[in-house]
Amino acid sequence: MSQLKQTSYEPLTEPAAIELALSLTIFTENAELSCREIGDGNLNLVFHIVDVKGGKGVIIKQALPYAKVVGESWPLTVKRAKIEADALKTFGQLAPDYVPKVYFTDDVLAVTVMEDLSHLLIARTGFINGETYPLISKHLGEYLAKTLFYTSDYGLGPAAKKEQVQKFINPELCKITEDLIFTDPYFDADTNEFEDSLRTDVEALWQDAELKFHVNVLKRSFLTEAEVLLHGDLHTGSIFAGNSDTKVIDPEFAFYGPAGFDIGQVFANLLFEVIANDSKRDHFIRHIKTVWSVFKDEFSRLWNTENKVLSAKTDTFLRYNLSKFFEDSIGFAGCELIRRTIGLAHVADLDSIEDEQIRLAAKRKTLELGKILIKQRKEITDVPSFIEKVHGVL
Ligand code: SR1
Ligand code: MG
Repeated sequence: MSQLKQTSYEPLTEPAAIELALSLTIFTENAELSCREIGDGNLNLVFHIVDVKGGKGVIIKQALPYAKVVGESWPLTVKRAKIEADALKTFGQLAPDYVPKVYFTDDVLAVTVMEDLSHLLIARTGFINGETYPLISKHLGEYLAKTLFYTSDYGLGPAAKKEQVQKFINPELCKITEDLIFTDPYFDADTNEFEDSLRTDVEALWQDAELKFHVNVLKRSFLTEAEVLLHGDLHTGSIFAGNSDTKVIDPEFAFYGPAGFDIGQVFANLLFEVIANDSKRDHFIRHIKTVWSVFKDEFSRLWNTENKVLSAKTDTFLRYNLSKFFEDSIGFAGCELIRRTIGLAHVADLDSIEDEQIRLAAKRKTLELGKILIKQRKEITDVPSFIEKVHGVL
């Protein structure tokens, strides 16, 4: 692979992306490349480059110096591209089956050139189109167990873990999460977006002191508990899926935080389908159960076989950790349900429901379930009690 490095940043155009791809030794000399900008996320440009004569393609992802979802009025440094590239490499070593291969990165141009996953679909889009992805929950359970165990004090050893904590300090992107998940949805912030018909429900939430207390407790956990290297934005738009493959992309929000945050985001984003989609409800509830049971079994196996802190390697302490992760994940899932309903970045699972009354009813359920999960997380100690709470709002 060519080691061409850029000296200054500029956003790529489609021809410039082709030129970059050609400068790397990924394609043969006589390749005829075509390129399309396909980024539909909130922050970045994404170019899909293929050789029209057949053969392989690549993805070039480039960070923009502002949040695309809002525009240039919300500046962001492109440093996040390095965090993302480093996180993809780390997670790729720990869970290679579930992470795209990285071919080239450039910190100045803020690009990552990676494996073409165009044979797969963004899981959220697939789910909305009726796909069920039978293996996605098993894969995500394994991905979570491996990435969260091997980056913890117990998987790495405390000294090596501290180096990783330092490497993945990510204040700018953490601030987005602190604001958009833990702060803005709980007062009349400009960033919030919701239908006028939901205003009474939203104002009730703003007045709910008990709820806001619990959200502050969860926010403190996010701010202070450097347990594991998190993906940090593990919703179903950050997952490519097919019937036999699952690939987790976009870890630009990666940082050391509480393990339950990633697990909770996975739970919440499956819950959007449970709530939005009556006919596939049982299937998505099974997915939630599988994520946790596979995570628990694999994390426990790694705890017992790979643990670097021998004094911690007891069944009681393992059970303590799993209970903590579960409780945290329930609370964080509640926060994700609420912020994706009334905050800045919504989810298509809810917003694409055409019938207004059905859409509003679904959103009232996500708000209600969110509140229950946040406030009652200490009583929700296992999957059956979690699922019982879900059924309670359906
Ligand atoms: C300004 S970024 C808005 C949201 O998009 C990202 O994917 C994260 O979920 C963030 O909260
Ligand atoms: Mg993203």
